[in-house]
Amino acid sequence: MLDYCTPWPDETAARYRAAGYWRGETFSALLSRLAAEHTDRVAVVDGRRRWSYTDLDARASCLATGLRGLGIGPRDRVIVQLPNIAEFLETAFALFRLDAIPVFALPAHRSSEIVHLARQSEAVAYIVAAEHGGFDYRPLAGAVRAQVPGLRHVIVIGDACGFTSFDTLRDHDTGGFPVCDPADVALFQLSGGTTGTPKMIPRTHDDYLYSIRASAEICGVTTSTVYLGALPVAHNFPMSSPGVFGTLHAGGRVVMAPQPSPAAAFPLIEAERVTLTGLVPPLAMLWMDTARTTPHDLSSLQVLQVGGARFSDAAAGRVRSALGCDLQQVFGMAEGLVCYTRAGEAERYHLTTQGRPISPDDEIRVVDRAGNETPPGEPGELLTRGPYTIRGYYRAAEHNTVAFTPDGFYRTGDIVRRLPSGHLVVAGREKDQINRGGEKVAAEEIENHLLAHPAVQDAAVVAVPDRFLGERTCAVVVPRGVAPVAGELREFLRDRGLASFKIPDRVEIVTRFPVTGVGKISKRELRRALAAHLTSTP
Ligand code: OOB
Repeated sequence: MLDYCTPWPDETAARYRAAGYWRGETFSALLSRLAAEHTDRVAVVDGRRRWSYTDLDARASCLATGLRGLGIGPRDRVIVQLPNIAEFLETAFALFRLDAIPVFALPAHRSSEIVHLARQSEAVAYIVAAEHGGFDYRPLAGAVRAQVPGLRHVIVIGDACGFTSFDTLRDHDTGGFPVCDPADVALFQLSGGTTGTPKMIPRTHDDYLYSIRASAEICGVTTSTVYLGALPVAHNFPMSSPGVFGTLHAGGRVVMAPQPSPAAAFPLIEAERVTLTGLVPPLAMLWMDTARTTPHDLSSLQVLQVGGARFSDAAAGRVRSALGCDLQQVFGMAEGLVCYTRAGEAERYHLTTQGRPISPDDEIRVVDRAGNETPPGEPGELLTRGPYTIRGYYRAAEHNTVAFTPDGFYRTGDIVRRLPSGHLVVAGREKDQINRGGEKVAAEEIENHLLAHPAVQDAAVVAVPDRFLGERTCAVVVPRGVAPVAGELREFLRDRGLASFKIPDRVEIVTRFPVTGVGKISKRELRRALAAHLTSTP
């Protein structure tokens, strides 16, 4: 396995192979197989462009040849920061074909995140679209390259402005691609994070393809499925649960939406007769509200998946009447474990639980603070281990000793209750993270940036409840001398190149923090005090 990754123990790996979970197929071989099976069937739709399985396969090989011409080869890491466009899939499969490893960044990431990723992964190339959603990625790429000398190539889709043009890379397919090891790392996903810097999640061909194949089966994906990529497909949920890869795996059709807004998505649902899509709760609520008055025909939609953050039972109860489709709750994590409610289960499971794990070999433990299993049905921290849950983050030996138990369980930091049926109900969170409508913000990362401001003595970032997003971020600051104003702090964070979803929604100035018995900042007390303060101020 790639250096700085934690493999599964040999006996465990042998068991997963014997059980048929790990089948020894690679992403590159999968695409070849799909192209042979589905030939002219449409694989991906992006605006007026419609690529068949044969097209996608041929394009991946041509692009792989061009990338190889730049010197990109086996085990090289390449940062891919692309919106939902057809080239996303072309790029991913071209890299798989070269046995290079895509590092999937989100379109919202900015220089702080990308520089860190480029250094951490020792990436040799960075692939972006020239512009998306009103943001020009070329100055960002320039800034990243200036800070990371090892990044040899910046490849731009669209007007390249002096960088390497993606279009000129599509060479004649000269074949002769390397054979990849299916047990090795295929791609990196990013962790929502709880620490100062985002962690990289190595996913192997074997483990990721198992989660994709099983997800497609559970979600009933077939050649008739039309999946709308509404959330950024770089994220694990729309990528693999079952997402774009699960849809292709089953020979279905992927439709790329440039934005997840009703304005962008509803016309696509109507035009392409979309059957399945996945959203985070705030978007699901927005879709439900907008569907009431939309002129668009949404009747093709069979299932709306909602995940990434807790969907309230009340909102879950409105999906069928508002959108005329079934709700599937999805509780997952880029580290591995994914839970689904399933067709045919009693309605109460769909409306009040976050589903049950994909695999019979997903091991679940619900434990108290001391690490002892809680009584059945009682809340506790969810620990998990299984055939598609990583055993360690990349290059993070020290953090891994905290994030995983000695026997290899991942400590999710989520508080859950387990029902006798095996369904999990997410009841809260232990980790120091804000879940801003599905977008994860590691408190420590923002605190470290805030502490770099000369007028900040101490800082704590916590969640405050929000009707729409579920949670918003609040930065609580103890000033050094004259208190900085909120706008100035936000500007300061933006200038440091932080993704905008990480910029605190609120800033509160205090003279000191509540502390715990051992003198640490008590975030619990801080959240409580803030909630009281926020409800008493307009
Ligand atoms: C998904 O993945 P990540 O890596 O962005 O975030 C994982 C975390 C979980 O540990 C949990 O804290 C939260 O997001 N979460 C949920 C949830 N789904 C995820 N919390 C409550 N209810 C849910 N339904 O978010 C992700 C990955 C694959 C599939 C779906 C979501």
